[in-house]
Amino acid sequence: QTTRGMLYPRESETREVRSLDGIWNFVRSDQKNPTQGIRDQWYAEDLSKNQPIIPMPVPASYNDITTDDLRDHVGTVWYDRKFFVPRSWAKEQQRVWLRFGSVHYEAYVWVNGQQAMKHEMGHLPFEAEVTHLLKYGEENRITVMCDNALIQTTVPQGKITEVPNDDGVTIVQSYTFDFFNYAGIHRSVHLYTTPKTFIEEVEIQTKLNDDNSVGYVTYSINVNGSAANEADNNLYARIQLYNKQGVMVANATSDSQLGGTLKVDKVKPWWPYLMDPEPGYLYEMEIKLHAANEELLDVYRLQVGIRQLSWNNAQFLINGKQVYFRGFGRHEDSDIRGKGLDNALMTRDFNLLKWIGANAYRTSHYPYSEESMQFADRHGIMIIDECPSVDTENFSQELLDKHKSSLEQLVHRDRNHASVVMWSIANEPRTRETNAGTYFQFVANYTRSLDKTRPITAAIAQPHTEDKAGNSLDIISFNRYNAWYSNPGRLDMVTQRVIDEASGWYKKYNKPVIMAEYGADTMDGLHMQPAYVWSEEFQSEVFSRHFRAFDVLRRKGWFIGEFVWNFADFKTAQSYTRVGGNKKGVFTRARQPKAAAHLLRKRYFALGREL
Ligand code: GCB
Repeated sequence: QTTRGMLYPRESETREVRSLDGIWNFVRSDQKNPTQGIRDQWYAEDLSKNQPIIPMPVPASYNDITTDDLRDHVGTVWYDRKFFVPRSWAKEQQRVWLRFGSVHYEAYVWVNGQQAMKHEMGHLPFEAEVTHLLKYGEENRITVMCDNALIQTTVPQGKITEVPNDDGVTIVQSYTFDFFNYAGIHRSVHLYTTPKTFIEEVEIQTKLNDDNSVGYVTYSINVNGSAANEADNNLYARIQLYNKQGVMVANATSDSQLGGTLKVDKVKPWWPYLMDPEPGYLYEMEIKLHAANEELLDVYRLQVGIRQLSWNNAQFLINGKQVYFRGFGRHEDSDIRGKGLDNALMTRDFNLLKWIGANAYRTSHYPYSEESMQFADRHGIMIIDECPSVDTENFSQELLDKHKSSLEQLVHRDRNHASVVMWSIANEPRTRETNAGTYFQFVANYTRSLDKTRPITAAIAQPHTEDKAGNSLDIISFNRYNAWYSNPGRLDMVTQRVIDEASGWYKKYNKPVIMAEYGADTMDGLHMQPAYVWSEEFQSEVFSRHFRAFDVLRRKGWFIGEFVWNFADFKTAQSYTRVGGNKKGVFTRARQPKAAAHLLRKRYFALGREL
């Protein structure tokens, strides 16, 4: 089963978009009785009819909103709300869609008591047509059941166990990955309209000529709907490309398959931050779908960055120029709202990325919001786009199918973003396990079959000597915590070890190498001289020792990037190694700099100017 449709909801001459964000009603089911809501058909009437309601913001994780033990709830929770659909939407020639930016982990959705859709996997959008389920000019109800349980065949994996406690027994969710399993309706909920015959998919690929003076945008459009199904109806599309000043720079009429190529003379290519005075240059592509009789059926607009990627066994290039990545591993995480989309936070984060001179980040360890991908396009920030597979182990066919599905959904969602320059198919998979080799060969080849224009990586922490996945990758990323998990406190055991390990990976696979994670937990405000673990001095020293290694490695020609772990402090499951969460942030969870941020800023700007 493959994903269809799901273009980001945008208003146009032919489309309306309404937000269903706001305060919803919320109840949780009894942990020991997670299917009770389904059995008792809680979706058939208002949740408030039978039980006390908790007001719950959407979008947000539900975990940190209340003051009771909701944080650690395992299993299903329910949301509902009412909304009106305008009478004017009851048109013969129109469809209405309901779209979720993401719900973690599994979601069932009903509209007016009728099942509308079901989706498994957090961090990815899903939608369904609800035209026939709605009452026009009247009040409607939407109900969502969300299940946060992670087991051995979910992506990511987890374990559920029954454990005795002071009240008898309780259900415990455990997982090995190092971030809190926040859950709920994490991103915006939209209702939107399309015409009956509508633009369902747009796929673009861009290229440049040798001296970057001419750009090419190849597009293919999929249309769905009654007119599209009539064989003798020759639909066509008019495509116009506008620059930032609103001047049309290219236009074309599609071929009968609704595809074609736009040629853009004197093109302004998309460049990463600091590689051009105007990084992240975007054109607007306007697509007008027409019937054979010239009637205008649908209009959709897309932001397009024109750039070309290439790579070989030592380098990664954009528009023919070598790129050195200076970035971060990150999380979508903040106080109170957890993983909920927050425009203020997102905007602050991009301002900090530019302040510190970064040109890239990895969406560790799951797909980030579509809104943030659009921001990255516009700011010239390169994205290593990671699917939600973390600490992958116990390889099974069922897991493989879901893992492939996560990549299929991710590539489908993000393939048109100029900022996306690489796919990451896993974080710290157990690549020395038997079967890891074939498993990752399947995953990598499948990803390549979906997109040949971007290289594939995975962030690996197992020793290169035992790794079985690197053969299937285009670029090797490795994570290592010298002076932290390895030889804690030993600042004298960083530089040479980083050089040796990076060189080991290169020698084994003969592919470009990135250090995708390094760092040290740091309590902001803790100062100790000489440097001691957890102090701000220690984090700065750990960074400096890595910089020495990176400078040696960069001269070798195949070392192409450094990513600090982490951009900001973030919440994790409770453990004695975590003080209020993981504190390896260069910024605090409130997005203020620690001392090491200033050091990193000097380096990132120096690197950015040099190149
Ligand atoms: C890792 C993981 C990351 C953790 C980090 C740490 O290797 O990839 O998710 O947060 O180490 O700080 O332990």
